[in-house]
Amino acid sequence: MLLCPLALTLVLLVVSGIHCDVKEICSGSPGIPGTPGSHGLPGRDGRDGIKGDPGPPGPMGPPGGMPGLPGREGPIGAPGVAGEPGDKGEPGERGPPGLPAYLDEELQSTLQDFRHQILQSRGVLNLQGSVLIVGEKLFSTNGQSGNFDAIRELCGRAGGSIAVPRSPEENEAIASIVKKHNTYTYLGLAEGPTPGAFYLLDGTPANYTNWYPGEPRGRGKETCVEMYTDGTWNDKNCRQYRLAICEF
Ligand code: MAN
Ligand code: CA
Repeated sequence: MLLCPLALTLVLLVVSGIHCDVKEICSGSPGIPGTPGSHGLPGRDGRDGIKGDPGPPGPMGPPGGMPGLPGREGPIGAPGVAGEPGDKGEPGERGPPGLPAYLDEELQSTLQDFRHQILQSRGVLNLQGSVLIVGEKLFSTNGQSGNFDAIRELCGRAGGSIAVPRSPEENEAIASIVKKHNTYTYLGLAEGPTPGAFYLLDGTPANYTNWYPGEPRGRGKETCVEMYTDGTWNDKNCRQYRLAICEF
């Protein structure tokens, strides 16, 4: 490379900041490039990049770690089926005494209502001719016949007992039913161990009697008592069919 002195001077002048008007420039061919300089110092760290996506979950760890803390309480479950009923408790203490019956207005009113209804029912049955009322007693028949035991059973099932007169009035009431049906009836009497002695079915002696003249003459062989259509009595075997008349 060739550099003329003037040009060199000019270069020097320009480099040193001195201006001059010298315009003479000469040029040669470029020289070969110099060897590369040594590496500079490392630059400063750049700014942080944006945060990356979370990575995939890691593999399950080996068993045997410490148990975790208990979780929170779960929701309340559905109610179970009802249990068996418990044992019956002891009876409670006795309450205070109530009013005497005669001061209990509700009870008295109920009783009066019952009396009224019973009297009404009796009146209707009486008018229909299906019952006869004598004092506290009520006699009735359904027109059926049977032997002594069958009549006793029929009357018992109806809530009564086989009719037995205790007075002339009661005897007349039963006799009127016998007449109406034109059928003898058995009475509620039975002969005791002594022939000719008759008793009510509860075992009490029959104080009132109305034997047909000459009766009883069965001498222990006729242990039942029948009533004729005129209302008189005859001792008789118990196997005949007689009108069933009951008392209540
Ligand atoms: C039949 C039966 C007797 C009754 C006599 C009366 O033999 O009915 O019970 O005493 O007649 O003559
Ligand atoms: Ca007789």
